[in-house]
Amino acid sequence: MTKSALQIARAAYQPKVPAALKGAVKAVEGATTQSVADQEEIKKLFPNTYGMPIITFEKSDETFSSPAIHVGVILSGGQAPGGHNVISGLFDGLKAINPDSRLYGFLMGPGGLVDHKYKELTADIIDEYRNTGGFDMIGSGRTKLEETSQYDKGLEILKQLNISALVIIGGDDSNTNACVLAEYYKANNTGIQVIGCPKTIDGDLKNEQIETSFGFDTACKVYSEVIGNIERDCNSARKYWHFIKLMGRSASHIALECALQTQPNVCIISEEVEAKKQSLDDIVNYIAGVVAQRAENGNNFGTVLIPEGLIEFIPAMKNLISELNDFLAHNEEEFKQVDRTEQRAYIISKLSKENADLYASLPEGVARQLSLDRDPHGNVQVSLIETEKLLAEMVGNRLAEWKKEGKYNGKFVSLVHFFGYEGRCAAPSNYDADYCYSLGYTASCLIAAGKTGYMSSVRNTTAPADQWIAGGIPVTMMMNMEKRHREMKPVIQKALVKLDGAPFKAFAANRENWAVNTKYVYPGPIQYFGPTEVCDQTTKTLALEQAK
Ligand code: FBP
Repeated sequence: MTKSALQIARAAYQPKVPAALKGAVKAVEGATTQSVADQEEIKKLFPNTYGMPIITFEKSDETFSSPAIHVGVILSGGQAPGGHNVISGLFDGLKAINPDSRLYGFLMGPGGLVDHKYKELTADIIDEYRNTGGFDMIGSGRTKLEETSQYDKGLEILKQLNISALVIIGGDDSNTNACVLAEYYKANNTGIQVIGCPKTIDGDLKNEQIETSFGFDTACKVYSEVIGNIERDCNSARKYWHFIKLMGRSASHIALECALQTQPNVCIISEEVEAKKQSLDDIVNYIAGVVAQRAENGNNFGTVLIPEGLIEFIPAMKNLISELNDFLAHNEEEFKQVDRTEQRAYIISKLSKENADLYASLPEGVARQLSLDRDPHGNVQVSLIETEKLLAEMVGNRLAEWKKEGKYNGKFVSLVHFFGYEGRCAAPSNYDADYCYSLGYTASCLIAAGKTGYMSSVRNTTAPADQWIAGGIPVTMMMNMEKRHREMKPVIQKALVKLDGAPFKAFAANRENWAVNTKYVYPGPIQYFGPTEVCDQTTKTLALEQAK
């Protein structure tokens, strides 16, 4: 495989790790823990893994010898920069415990465990992938491990390979499932430990104990570089409004972080839209208002950031989508018979007055997406809705109305972008390379300490890596009961943007200034070689959240 010069140089990078992980460790147990809510129900569902203590690893003076361990690893869900470093940290940790330890990667996600598709990860393979982006070492997938038949199928291959521990690298759902699996394997005395690692560029797997999910840092830096470049183009040509949608299925952490890094003219935060019960019209008016205000100063250009999940946070759109899902699920055949040109009118005639009006106000393309693109469960695929186009078009229409009314006299030409996949497999920043390697190494320590039902945790990451704190958090501690597919289920709470949190407050305090005055910041590309203040900075979100 031909490698770029950067890839070759980067392969030699030695991730920085917490001081405690530089030799033998001892596991120090804290007090017993409780789940964040619904303690009685969670305790009942997880009798074997509930209430375990938080673990912290400290340096040990004792030399430590342990029998060889066989471990399996799975990458679950969307790609996130640093996944390969979790695996290399895990590999190095296992080899430090005993050089005869072996690591097996299950292929293409959790499905690999169930279908018995795996490969042994040898030193040669690991060395090929150190500090690289992507998940291609073993691939990833979205099969959910939810059924006991899957757990039993998995157990067969684990026993066959003499594997005694499984590491699942995934988001909130995958770590929830990892905990259910840990409970099941423990309840059935299988001797298999299960450890989770917090992954997702979306940044929504974080809480009191988990500071951030890996990949968020790199992905936001990649998007911010490109947004900065667009802002500079925009400020140079002074003739376009750029509408940029940013990935993040539900929460707006990515949009918020990119706004803090690049200071655009507008950034919409879905959680605020929901809290203020804003309508699509309110959002359109707000953006059009900024465009008009800038036009008065002769600035017919600007940058607007839009979070991917916005549509579902607009209460009225949520109602419309829900009525459409129900209606189309029950009338699919009849709908299919309607001529394509008549479909819009047909849907309008069938919806409640409120939803029909909203549907009628949507641009043709978006209305079509809402009625056609459905996932296997019959739901609208929200991520396919081109919110950036929707808003650009609706803002254009609003400005045209205002022009007729003599309220606006500028020029509005819009361009649209969607940044998502561009950042998910980027080479990890130093932060993600170090954080991920440490998470993987910590997972090996949790395994050696005989733990199960824990998530690998590395904290204090705004300090130099030497001072990072490695340990394990019982997954049940992060759980509460939530409704999923009409049933109450134990799940890890998804972290949305907190409107009383420091990152949002910092944004809200500055956004009016950024809207009218051009205050763009150009972060430039991620740097891997150079001064630490350039190469090792964390996200603004983390810095603001951790500022004491
Ligand atoms: P994970 O939560 O599994 O890490 O995935 C996040 C994400 O990248 C979202 O930001 C995005 O909405 C989604 O995956 C896209 O999914 P897919 O990879 O299936 O296209």
